[in-house]
Amino acid sequence: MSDLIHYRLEDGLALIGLAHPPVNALGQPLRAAIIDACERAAADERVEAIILYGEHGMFSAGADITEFGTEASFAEPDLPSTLVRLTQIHKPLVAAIGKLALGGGMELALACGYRIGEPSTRVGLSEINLGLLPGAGGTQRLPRLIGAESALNLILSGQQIDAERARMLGILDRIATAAEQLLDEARAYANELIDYGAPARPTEAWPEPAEDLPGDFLARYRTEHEPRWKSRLAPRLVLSALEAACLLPLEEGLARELALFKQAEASRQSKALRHVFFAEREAGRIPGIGADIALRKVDKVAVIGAGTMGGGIAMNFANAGIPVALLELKGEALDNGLMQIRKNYEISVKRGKMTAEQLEQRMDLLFGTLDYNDLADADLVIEAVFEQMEIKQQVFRTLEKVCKPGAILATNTSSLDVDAIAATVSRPQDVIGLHFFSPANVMRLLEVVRGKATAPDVLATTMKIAKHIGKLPVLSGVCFGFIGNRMLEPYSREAHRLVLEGATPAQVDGVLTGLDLNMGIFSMLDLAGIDVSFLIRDSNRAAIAHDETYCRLGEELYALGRYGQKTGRGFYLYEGRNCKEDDEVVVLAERLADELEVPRRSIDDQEIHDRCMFMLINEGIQLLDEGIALRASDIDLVWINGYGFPAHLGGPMHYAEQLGLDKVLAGIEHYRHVLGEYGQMWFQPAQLLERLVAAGNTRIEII
Ligand code: 3H9
Repeated sequence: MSDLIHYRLEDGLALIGLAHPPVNALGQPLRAAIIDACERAAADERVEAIILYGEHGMFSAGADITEFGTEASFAEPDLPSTLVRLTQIHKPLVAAIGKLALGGGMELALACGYRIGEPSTRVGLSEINLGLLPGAGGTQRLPRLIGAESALNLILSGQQIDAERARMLGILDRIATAAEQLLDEARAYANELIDYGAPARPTEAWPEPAEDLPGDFLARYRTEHEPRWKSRLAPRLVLSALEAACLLPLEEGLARELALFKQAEASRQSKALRHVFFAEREAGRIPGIGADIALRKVDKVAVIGAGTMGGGIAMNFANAGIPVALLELKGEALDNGLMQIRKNYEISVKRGKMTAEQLEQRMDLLFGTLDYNDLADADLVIEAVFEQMEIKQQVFRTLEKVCKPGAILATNTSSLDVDAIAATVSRPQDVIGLHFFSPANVMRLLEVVRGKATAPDVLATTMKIAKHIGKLPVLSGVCFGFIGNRMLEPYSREAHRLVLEGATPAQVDGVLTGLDLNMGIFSMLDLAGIDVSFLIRDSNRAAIAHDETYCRLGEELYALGRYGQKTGRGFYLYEGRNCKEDDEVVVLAERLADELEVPRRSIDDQEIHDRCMFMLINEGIQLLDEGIALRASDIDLVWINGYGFPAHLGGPMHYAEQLGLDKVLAGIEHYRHVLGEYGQMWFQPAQLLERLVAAGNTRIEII
């Protein structure tokens, strides 16, 4: 018997424990071991029922994602046929689901006739997050267990549901009293089944999964939800699979599901999303910082500045049960900040996401103060004051005086030099940048900025605490704008320039949203505030002074007080939430083009795509070469989670690999030549890109 399975016989029961840590991924060796063990139990006359469980607590996180796109994915015994064979066993099979059953792990449980969980069990068909659909019976067996509509919602959401909800839906038959009791209660359940002479599988709860639904349910569902899916393939394939579940006998439905799954697996979108899955795991690994490094304790946090950003940052810690001191200079600003936090929580209560009691618990963890001396016992202090070097340096000088030795001193700057801030204190090793994205209580991305003096344990501690508060921390070195905002500059510059040359903001945005970005650049600038981008650019004047066309349109709008959504006018006109094009912006662009002697012409969508994307990509590659980003996949995470780049394109670096690095380079060189002086100035290929193409590399990595 394989090492991957623990098999034992106990009083008529075969206990089969999956022992393939950390998550019992159902790769070929484990699949083979499961089917061997189950069929051995089926053939053993002494066995009356079989229990499948996770030896180390967790049941299974599904198919082995590393196998996808390789031959191992369907190496025999493949998962779909393994599960069909399990359903053919003529003895009751009980899945004892500890902790998690996800994707193929849940499908494994669905192939068992009976399922018992424990209070912390969570189940879900999470394949959609990988651009896949359940491919081992999930789209066929689940609708027959809980009905087509509930199954569809669960599969399309990709979310995990808790044990109680799973029982209500009919996915779990029972919930053990505690995780430690799971196996004992599974045994008792199996013995009851034997005593009652229960069949190997109960009859289907929903023999006609779409029974109670209108005939056009799936068509209407598609019409209603399709706009949200944009160009994503997987949700559409899920619908086709559900249609099969409603119309075809099980065996034919399974065959259809498998064909659809293989189509999804082979798609670029799934490849991109699998890349993102592993990128997220990789981002936490920092060369030279081992798991054994001693971390600093972070039991108390302080946030300086109770504005939108500071308040949002404080909420993250309160949500994780960590007390936070929130400091402001004036009582009114502090009261407003605390009131805004309460309002945010009240919205969550209204939406049923937390109870009124939890709201009070979180507010109790927030302690407002006007006195810096109250920060003396904080283990981590994060300043979120106005984005100006002198102001931030002043705050750090004060922190130097009041904070205890060993406290981590973090700045939430989005573009300023963390080393220059660190230089104001005598303990620069304790200083780090924590660039939260707005709204800070919602956005998952956190750029963790390592200064040249930042101590390894400070870095390791902040990465850990970031994960603890539910963030996705990505490491950046110090440079203007770090990874995200530095890449935003050339991308935004190019968009501005295209409008000078004859495109409209709506045309540029249309190309970008056509690529499935959440927002076009001009809508984004209007939302974030044209004043904000002006101020950020202003702090970097020297680097862009040689181009007098540089974002001139944005500068003029700033001068006109058109700050974007907040003033009702920016690149667009706003009436409430509605936005429309503004002819005045076109007139302004024409006037500026005239003044700056930029020839105007009609610009096609491909040119907009190539110029915006290639400049974004080029800057990312440059950042990698400079060592600001550790790896290309970190850059992808920043742009997916901070700037609405579609995950199913894998992020800008993965997208560049898909486009072909040689094509990106050729495109940059093309515009270098056709755009005259401007092209010569800005379309300079990153040297790393040139080296990669010369070496025939198709992946972005340091060479
Ligand atoms: C599927 O099932 C398709 C079928 O329908 C049909 C097939 C025909 N495979 O995330 P963590 C690794 S699609 C391989 O850091 P956590 C992970 O890379 C699959 N490896 O821990 C990491 O490795 P490393 C549907 C996997 O506690 C280590 O395990 N299933 C898999 O934060 C620890 O993971 C899913 O989409 C896997 N399936 O979160 C579930 N899962 O240490 C995907 C994990 O080398 N998994 N690893 O970096 C998850 O959502 C999370 O990993 C989980 C644990 C919640 C389970």
